[in-house]
Amino acid sequence: MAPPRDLRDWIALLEREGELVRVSAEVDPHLEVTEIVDRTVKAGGPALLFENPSGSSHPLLINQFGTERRMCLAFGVERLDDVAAKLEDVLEMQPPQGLVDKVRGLKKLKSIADSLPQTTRRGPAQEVVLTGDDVDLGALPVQTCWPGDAAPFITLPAVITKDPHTGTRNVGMYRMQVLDRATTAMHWQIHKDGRADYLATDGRIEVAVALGLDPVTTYAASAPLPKHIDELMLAGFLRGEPVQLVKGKTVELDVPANAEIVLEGFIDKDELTAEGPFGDHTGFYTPAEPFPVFHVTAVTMREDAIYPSIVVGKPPAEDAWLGKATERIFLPAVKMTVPEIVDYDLPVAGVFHNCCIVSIRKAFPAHAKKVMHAIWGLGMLSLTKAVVVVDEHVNVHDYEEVFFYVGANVDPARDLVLSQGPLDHLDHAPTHQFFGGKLGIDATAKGPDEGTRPWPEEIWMSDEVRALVDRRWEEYGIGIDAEATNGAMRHISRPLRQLLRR
Ligand SMILES: Cc1cc2nc3c(=O)[nH]c(=O)nc-3n(C[C@H](O)[C@H](O)[C@H](O)COP(=O)(O)O)c2cc1C
Ligand SMILES: [Mn+2]
Repeated sequence: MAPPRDLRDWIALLEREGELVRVSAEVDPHLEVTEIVDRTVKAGGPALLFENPSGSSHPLLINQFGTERRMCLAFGVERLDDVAAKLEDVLEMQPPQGLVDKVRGLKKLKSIADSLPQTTRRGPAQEVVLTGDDVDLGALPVQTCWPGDAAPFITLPAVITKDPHTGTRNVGMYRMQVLDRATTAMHWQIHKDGRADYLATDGRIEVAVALGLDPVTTYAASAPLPKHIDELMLAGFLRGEPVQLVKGKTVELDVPANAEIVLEGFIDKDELTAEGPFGDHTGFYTPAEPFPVFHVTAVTMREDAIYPSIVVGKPPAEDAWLGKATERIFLPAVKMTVPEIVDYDLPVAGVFHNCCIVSIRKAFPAHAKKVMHAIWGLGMLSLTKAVVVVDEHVNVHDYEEVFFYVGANVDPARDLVLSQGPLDHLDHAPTHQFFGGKLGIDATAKGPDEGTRPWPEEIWMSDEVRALVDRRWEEYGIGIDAEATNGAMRHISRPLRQLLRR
């Protein structure tokens, strides 16, 4: 199935799938939308199209990414791991052997070539062009998300810049505090590519902000790609169709032709403003800090543009699934660098950077410690505060199973690593902003080669007896569904685990 062409196509798909509710009641983007959405997200509810946000003639779309099912619908897959498989296929390309291999190789190369964005002459994103005094951000239903927020914030933008030296495009998602009719702050955090582009300019950097894209391109703006890789290429690759671009009206930047709304403008290097406070995905308000000021020179949009938004806050919030998509999609890239990694999990409650659970094929003493340091040296994963390493048979997505091995296999005097390194811009816990402590927990089984006593054998029932009991289960008449019983810990079903917890 072709992925959604644009936001409208996506809304139509969500509606067909029973995944979207239109709210016709007038609702205030000032706090009220947040409370509605927060309840809806935490209940696993639908995407919401607020048709009558107070004070604006533009509908507001929110919670488009709020469940695993919708995230999969966006990518046109059954499971998010299927997206990763597509990337893995290309990453693991070997020199072709024989004709069949060569043809297959060419197809893969073509899928990469087809990922490059294309420029067209016209796009619906420019049906309406407002410049000069006609620019008014107040016309958009921009949300004030939380009571302590400094102002309304644009929360789901794709911010486009070019590296002033190399000309490479970068697209990132950075919140934008509305300052007045034609200016916002730009929340380029210290570790981000957008900020690096800005720091590389001598004077002024042009910026374009796309709002309301097809879901894969919106996702791509949040993806932690290495700086020299254009996020729009990832979007094209994942969609299987290139992103279409048109020339900006007042900037030398190309903008997505299918956007609902585009803000064009510039940022002067030396102009900073107090940005924040803002209730962020950490679950806390981030305090006011100086950030650059974005001057809007043009607003272009569709005739009846839909404004997209997202609320972050205490997890789980809608961004949890953007994060999970990144976790799954980037697994092949992580394994390319650290091949002994079997799987990893960033718990939603760990707000992406606080915790990473990783399973490894352990091959030598202190291997778990090697992997901790690898994580602390790998792209945005380097900001991870705590890394928990388990053996390959442990299901990293089953937190109770992980906890079992952390409890059972760890001697804190031997298996904890306290290190230091860069921390997330928004982490309020470290004494200094941007850097502090790292905790590694080696929960793998140890052996005498790591200086321990002989490690005991783990309890597992024999395969024969398990098969026997599987066969005879109904005969015992215990009345529990056979599926829900399977002895070994990693096969414990969710209902049974809930039972154990009581
Ligand atoms: C909803 C949402 C809001 C975000 N807000 C910000 C933000 O305000 N500032 C920031 O630096 N990163 C923010 N991020 C994370 C960046 O989008 C992410 O790190 C991305 O990879 C940055 O792109 P870059 O590496 O090309 O700079 C946000 C992510 C999401 C999903
Ligand atoms: Mn980037």
